[in-house]
Amino acid sequence: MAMAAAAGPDRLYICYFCPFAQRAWVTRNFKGLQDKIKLVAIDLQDKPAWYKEKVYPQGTVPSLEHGNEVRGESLDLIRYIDCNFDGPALLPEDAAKRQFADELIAYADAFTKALYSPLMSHADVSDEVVAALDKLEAALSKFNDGPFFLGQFSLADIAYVTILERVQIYYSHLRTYDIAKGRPNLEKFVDEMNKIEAYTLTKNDPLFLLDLAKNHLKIA
Ligand SMILES: N[C@@H](CCC(=O)N[C@@H](CS)C(=O)NCC(=O)O)C(=O)O
Repeated sequence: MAMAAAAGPDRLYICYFCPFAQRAWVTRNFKGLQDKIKLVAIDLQDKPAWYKEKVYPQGTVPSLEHGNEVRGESLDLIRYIDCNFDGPALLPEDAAKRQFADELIAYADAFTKALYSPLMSHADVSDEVVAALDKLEAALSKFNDGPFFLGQFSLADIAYVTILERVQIYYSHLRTYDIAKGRPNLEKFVDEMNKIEAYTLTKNDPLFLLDLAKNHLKIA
């Protein structure tokens, strides 16, 4: 945590196409904090020096300036926003569900790595990818009250949806692999997420995301 230069309006620093920043952005939207937390877009291609010097020394997005403190790390931030701001609670009351939320949120980085690794190394769909997707498919029916992980829209959904949005596009176009095929819970989850405005407002054009990925992977 860093100290902000001066207290001011709360600000969420994001990049519009960053899946991690998008998690915090969806959380802020769903809790109805549009007036309370102002979005500040950072151009990662031409990052302003002041961002690292005066706001968030790590230099990554997202970060949140709340009062005179600045915090980052999307999975920590979504919990922080949920606990420290008004708006609908994004974790259920039920203890078993809360514990499962912790497990799901703790697994989100490993899931992301499992799905991104074969893309980065130009490899085929691996057993690890299939296992990671099957794990989510099973998790979505753990409490038999889908379409979301915990019977209500929650931080667990937010932790995964922005990653799923991207890997669905990448695997479909770059590996001819439909991540939702044969995974009805995942398919329903994506369909239902696409009805939640707090999320749909943050989505990018799929072809734009695909172009970014292709550029990154240096493929035509
Ligand atoms: N673990 C961090 C990852 C954040 C991250 O890697 N953000 C990228 C953008 S998607 C970033 O800020 N990269 C720094 C840069 O490109 O200079 C989180 O979950 O917040």
